[in-house]
Amino acid sequence: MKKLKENVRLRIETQGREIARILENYSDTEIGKVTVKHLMGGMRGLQAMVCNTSYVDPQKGLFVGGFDVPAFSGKTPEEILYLLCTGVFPKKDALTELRDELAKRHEVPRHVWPLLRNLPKDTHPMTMLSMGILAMDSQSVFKQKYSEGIPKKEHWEYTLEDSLNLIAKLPELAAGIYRIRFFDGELISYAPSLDWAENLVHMLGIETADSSFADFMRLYLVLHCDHEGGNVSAFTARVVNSALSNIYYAASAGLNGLAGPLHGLANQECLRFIQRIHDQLGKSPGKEEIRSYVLKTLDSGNVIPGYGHAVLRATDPRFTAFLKFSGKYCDTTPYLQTVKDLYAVVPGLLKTYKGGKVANPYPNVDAISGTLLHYYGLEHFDYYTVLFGVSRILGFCAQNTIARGLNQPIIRPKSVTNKWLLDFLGKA
Ligand code: CMX
Repeated sequence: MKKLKENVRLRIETQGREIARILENYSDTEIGKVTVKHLMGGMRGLQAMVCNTSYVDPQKGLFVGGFDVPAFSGKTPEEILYLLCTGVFPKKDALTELRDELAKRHEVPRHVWPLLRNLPKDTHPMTMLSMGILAMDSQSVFKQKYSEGIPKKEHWEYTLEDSLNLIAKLPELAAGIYRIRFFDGELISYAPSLDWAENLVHMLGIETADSSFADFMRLYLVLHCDHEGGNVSAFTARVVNSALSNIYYAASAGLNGLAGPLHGLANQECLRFIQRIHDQLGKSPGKEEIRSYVLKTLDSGNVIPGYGHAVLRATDPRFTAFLKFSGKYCDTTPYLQTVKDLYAVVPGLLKTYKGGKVANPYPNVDAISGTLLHYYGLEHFDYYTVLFGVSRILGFCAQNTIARGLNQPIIRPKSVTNKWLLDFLGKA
């Protein structure tokens, strides 16, 4: 991984110089204000951290290394990992080197399997993924080197080492979880001739007639890779890693946030929502019937899964990329048709719902991803967020390797009490 490491080093040095210049000249410059609403409202909209792996523009969506979704969605996950870590796409030899490194490190340590097999049969696959990763912390090179007293400036090298070890093992781990949780537990062997995404598809062992499944998996793993720094999972991973907890601890913690229905679990919730529509209205409901169903859902106080976002204010380009893929490769199934009908109906309803309170009435990536997984024969909804997690770990690893390279300090905002606030506001 010489080339990857050299380019990560370059990026850290460049960013380090930028940060030094910014701090030297603007340390005390105000870039916004903190309101009481920020304190009480989950800090949404508060610009309070820096993340250079990716950026979410409210209108244009996700940018990775300056490339928007249409520009990077045709790449492979390995190329995206390289881009996240270095800010540039790999040349051919660097890509080959990275692929070889991942292949060399693919094997999940043996002690992980009995741990996962001994869990209760109804354990959620996200719990299994999080536990499987946590159990690999015993192999952390960073942890070992830290206990030997390596200097701070070397922290990133061993975070990168751990990151590659972890990422390389994800196809085997995630596929193994699928086989243990939903089949007879028999694992399928890794195939050295296949790439990272193809191996995941291969080891899942799903009988699918459609050869575009591996192309879809590549797209899926690319589109979910990162979504800047403040979302629940990335932020959690970052906070945990800022205490110099190794990447296994950080990734496992981030995944526990991703497992929430307002975050990564929304993709399974979306398909469940569509299934409930079909159960109640039949397999090809009309738009008017869908409209009434959505209104009923809102009136009962529930959210419409797959719609809305804390940062985006337009249709998520990742949703659009999946829609485009489905138009090219997938027959229109009843589920896919309902995804399109919901897209035609829901934004209009959410725009006026609660007097226009919903900040973003448009679909996010989760509004379609589960439906496509189902199309390719992945019928176990509970598994969907595992694939989201496999991809998002690319972002966790890149963000935290860079953070260690920049020697970013422990994250520790100050909280206040109601009494402090009331005193400050002069209302005590
Ligand atoms: N359906 C119904 N109501 C919605 C809504 C939706 N899809 N999206 C937002 N609202 C409501 C909120 O619940 C909130 O109502 P209250 O003030 O009564 O609590 C109000 O609109 C304002 O919320 P907001 O500022 O627009 O959105 P937030 O930043 O608070 O929340 C999100 C963002 C994603 C949690 C929210 O839109 C939501 O719950 N969406 C459905 C779940 C979903 O798709 N999550 C996946 C997001 C992508 C990801 O992180 O993976």
